[in-house]
Amino acid sequence: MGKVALITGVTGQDGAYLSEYLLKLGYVVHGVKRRSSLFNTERIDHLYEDPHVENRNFILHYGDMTDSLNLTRIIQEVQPDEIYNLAAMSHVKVSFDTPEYAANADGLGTLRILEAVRLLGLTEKSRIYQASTSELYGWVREVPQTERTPFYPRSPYAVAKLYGYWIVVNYREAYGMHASNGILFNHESPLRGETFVTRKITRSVSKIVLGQEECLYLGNLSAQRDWGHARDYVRAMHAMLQQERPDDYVIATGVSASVRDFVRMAFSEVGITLCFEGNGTDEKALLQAVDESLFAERVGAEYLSVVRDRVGDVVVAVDPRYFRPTEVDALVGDARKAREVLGWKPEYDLPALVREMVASDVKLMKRDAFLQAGGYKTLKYFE
Ligand code: NAP
Ligand code: F7E
Repeated sequence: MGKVALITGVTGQDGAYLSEYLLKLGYVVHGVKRRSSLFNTERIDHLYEDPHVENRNFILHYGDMTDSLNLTRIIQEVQPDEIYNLAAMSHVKVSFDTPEYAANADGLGTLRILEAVRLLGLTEKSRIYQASTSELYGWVREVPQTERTPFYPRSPYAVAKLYGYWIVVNYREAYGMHASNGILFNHESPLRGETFVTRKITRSVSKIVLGQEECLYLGNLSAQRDWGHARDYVRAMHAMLQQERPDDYVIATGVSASVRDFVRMAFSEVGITLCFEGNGTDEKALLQAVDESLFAERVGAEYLSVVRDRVGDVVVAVDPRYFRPTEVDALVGDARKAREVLGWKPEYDLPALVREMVASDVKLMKRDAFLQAGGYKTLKYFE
């Protein structure tokens, strides 16, 4: 019998990659998904198994991080060997609009999982992974950030996650639970939510080059992040729960780049060079030049006229509505401990990540345009 894992946040970016990874390792994977008025399982539809299939390996349960009774019942039913607590209101900017909800789902939600395991007498059986975050470092106290760097959270999201982090440490020390924090730095992928900055950029680049959008509006272009690939990071989550002793680990690439750098790289993936001008809210990027053979290869020669017409135009501008009341200016992690103890190292670097995201979004946006033009009958062409 394979091990049984329970993943909260199974419909999210990391939930999808982790499910795939654990299924390949022979796990039976149970996921908690919340009810929504529209389907919210797009990222895991390829893993879905009909409830009528016998001996399913991938099973979904309705649930919510704000509902203790529900979480306790699911854990009782599933009797998991490993719990990956990935569910969260994970958008930093939105957490300023919904601070109480963020505290409830991200902070108290973590407590609910720990307490359910304890009350059900599963402390020996169920190992717990908590999705902690580099946002804990906020206004950074040292560079690069390690497991020993003090925290200084700068958003309701990060403050809620701070509670999550410490309640995991406390339950580990108080009750001997195998509970570990992964302090993960930003990780992205083609499955990243559309309102996080990297995906917002790769989607817009794709739409601009296909003639579907004029300009990409962003907030703080100077913010710096240590961006890795989610596919690499879920391997680290699993590795933490295979250790004899629970512990906390930084997971990061060790390389930081600005939002402006990411924008430049994403456009250059399709052969476009930008020229940045101005400062602060007046900063803009103009489309300076097109490498037509690269563009034809990556996007398609039939769209060359779209970008030829845009040379000299503003394609990126700043919109202060995307600024945060308190910002995290720069993050870069030191994952030495994960490398030494878990044997973890990332396979993707930033250029490879950007390449995969842009290629995926160009394909998606072309497909959307094709469908809107009534091309559904020959959809297979895109699959
Ligand atoms: P994500 O794509 O936003 O996914 C979040 C998941 O949580 C979704 O499945 C979402 O459901 C679910 N969820 C939200 N509120 C819930 C609630 N009240 N009850 C039940 N489920 C709820 O996030 P991600 O990028 O995969 O990140 C996974 C976890 O790692 C999160 O806890 C995040 O805060 C943390 N983290 C992320 C990063 C990163 O760079 N990605 C870095 C460090 C830590 P719906 O699909 O229905 O919305
Ligand atoms: O912002 C700046 C923004 O929203 C990155 C979550 O997964 O990683 C994520 O949080 C930076 C910030 O991610 C826009 O101000 C500029 O400095 O992609 P983001 P995040 O806030 O770093 C951490 C590790 C988590 O734990 C979180 O769950 O980009 N930025 N212009 C922008 N950001 C957004 N979203 N949109 C803009 O237009």
